[in-house]
Amino acid sequence: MSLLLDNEFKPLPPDKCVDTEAFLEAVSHLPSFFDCLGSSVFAIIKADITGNITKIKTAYLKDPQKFVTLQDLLISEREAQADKWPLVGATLALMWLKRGLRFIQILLQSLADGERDANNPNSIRVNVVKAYEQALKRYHGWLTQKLFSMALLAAPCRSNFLKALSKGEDVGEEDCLAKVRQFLENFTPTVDAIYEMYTKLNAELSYTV
Ligand code: EIS
Repeated sequence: MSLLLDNEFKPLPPDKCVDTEAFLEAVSHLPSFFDCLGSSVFAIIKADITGNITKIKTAYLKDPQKFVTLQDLLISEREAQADKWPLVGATLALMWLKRGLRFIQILLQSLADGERDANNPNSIRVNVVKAYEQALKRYHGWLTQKLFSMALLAAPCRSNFLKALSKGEDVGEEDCLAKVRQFLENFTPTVDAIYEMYTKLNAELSYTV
């Protein structure tokens, strides 16, 4: 499993604070997944996500003992750059990264739930559109929405997408979806916790790009 079981997210502790090092390790495997999707439009998305991860990692490595949790990082940036925060550093990078993670979560959940277009059962269009509308669309102006339309045209069919999730192996659809569900068990609470942290710290911005 390239996206999934090779790099499962850690269970969330009771205080819901996300461990920075474990989070960075888990998300570091995501960008390479885009290579198996083919089209060059995915290279733009890969570059964006890779940039976010590098920014968070660079901030973390300045003082790993101080920035044990993602919340430690945000609070430290808020203190250091009160005038510009949250439009700075790891706070901004994680704000965008979490939206990409939410997109992936909704897409995988929708596939795991068996949501399909009855007239086109081997298409993941309904699943991708649902994820886009809920996670990203409101932050995109018309040009970026056009980019999404291009990515949508280049999206693989359901069977190839599930195969890509299984590292190209020919595992059965049900086996793959069972692993998707297992992956979501820790992934979803982690993404939820990051969203809650942004709400709690009043760090969410709603500008469009
Ligand atoms: C942010 O980007 C930067 O990330 C951030 C900082 O520079 C900030 C400044 O305002 O901008 O402009 C980017 C935005 N990022 C803002 C847009 C990039 C291209 C988006 C194209 C549309 C994406 C649609 C996805 C369609 C996928 C179809 C999939 C079919 C299978 C398993 C698939 C997973 C796909 C995951 C997609 C995640 C997309 C994430 C886009 C995030 C976004 O909108 S900073 O940089 O602070 O680090 O310097």
